Amino acid sequence: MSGNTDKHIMRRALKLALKGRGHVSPNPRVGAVITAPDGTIIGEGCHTHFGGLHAEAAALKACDGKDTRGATIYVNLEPCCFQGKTPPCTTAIIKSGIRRVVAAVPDPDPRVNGRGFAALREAGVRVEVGVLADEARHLNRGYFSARERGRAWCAVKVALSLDGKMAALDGESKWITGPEARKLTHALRADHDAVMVGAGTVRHDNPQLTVRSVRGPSPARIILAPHFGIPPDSKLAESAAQIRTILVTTETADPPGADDKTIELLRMKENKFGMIDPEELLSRLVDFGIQSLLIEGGSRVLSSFMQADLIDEISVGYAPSVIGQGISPFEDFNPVSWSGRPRFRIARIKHYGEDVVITYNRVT
Ligand code: AOF
Ligand code: ZN
Repeated sequence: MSGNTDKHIMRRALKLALKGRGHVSPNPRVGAVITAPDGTIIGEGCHTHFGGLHAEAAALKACDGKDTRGATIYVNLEPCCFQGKTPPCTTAIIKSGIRRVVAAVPDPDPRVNGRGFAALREAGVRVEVGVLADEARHLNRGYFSARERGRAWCAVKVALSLDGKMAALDGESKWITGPEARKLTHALRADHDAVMVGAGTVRHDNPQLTVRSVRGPSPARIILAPHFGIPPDSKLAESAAQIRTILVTTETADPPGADDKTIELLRMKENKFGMIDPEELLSRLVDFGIQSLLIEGGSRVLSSFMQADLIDEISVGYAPSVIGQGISPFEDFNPVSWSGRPRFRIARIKHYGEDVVITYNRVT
């Protein structure tokens, strides 16, 4: 089968995998498509919820009695080869008579990590790896980050005026970008395990940090406000019983919200500047089942994550207005040197109404 067709079908597997968004974490988003020797699709499926059937098993089930001998399975992650909450997918694939496995990327889970491919090859199944690998890694960026780096993937979203300001000096920022770009914010939230803001944003904006203008699950909300906490009359506190809300504070602080039973506490050591260490926070979040984080502000939080060089991806919405004297997103950031200033590469540019949203990836 041609490379183009392989890509085309893998794209379908990736699309199916995305259905697990918000429901499968900390497990990966996985989709699978099975084609007959003549290329027609005879079954497809995805991992729909944590602990549920793996995508490969779901796709085999969807074949529903159709002949799978000689078939090909397309899957965006290496099939597993261990008995977990469900039986090994490699065994099911081999038993079904599938002759070819097209996978996007190896699975960094130490229980798999190449062993899935090896088991398939040993049984005489043809295995091809690497189709749409970049897209597949991006789809599961949280999963890979947690497994490979032991920390959550860190994305940032900011709305800026054309002169690069995220708020006026008095903190006013509603609204810089228009409704279409704000819709993207909601889509971004739904694509991450958690969104985070700092104390200033809670105070000025009283945000809800939920997903409203698109369909999708609301992520957990993290408040990095070690001393300011979550005021009981804030929208965050009022909805904490319905939406997972985590207050990051120090080992000794007693901020508002710390005794609220509906708010989870993540207590961390203060570093030598009396601050919470951003890198340690990203590692601790993995223990809380949070593998991807979207930071929405404000400038102190953004600057501290930039200073620690932890930002993997930034989505900037540029609005055609001028704020002049105001707050820049990274105004407390000091580059170590001019030549060492952090550099990003454009991943996507999109127009939303009057605004332009540019997504940048960290150049490593
Ligand atoms: C999934 N869904 O479609 C595939 C996975 O918690 P368990 O027992 O379901 O096992 C999770 C591991 O299974 C995961 O880390 C990955 O290595 C492998 N593949 N997981 O949740 C799937 N194909
Ligand atoms: Zn599996």
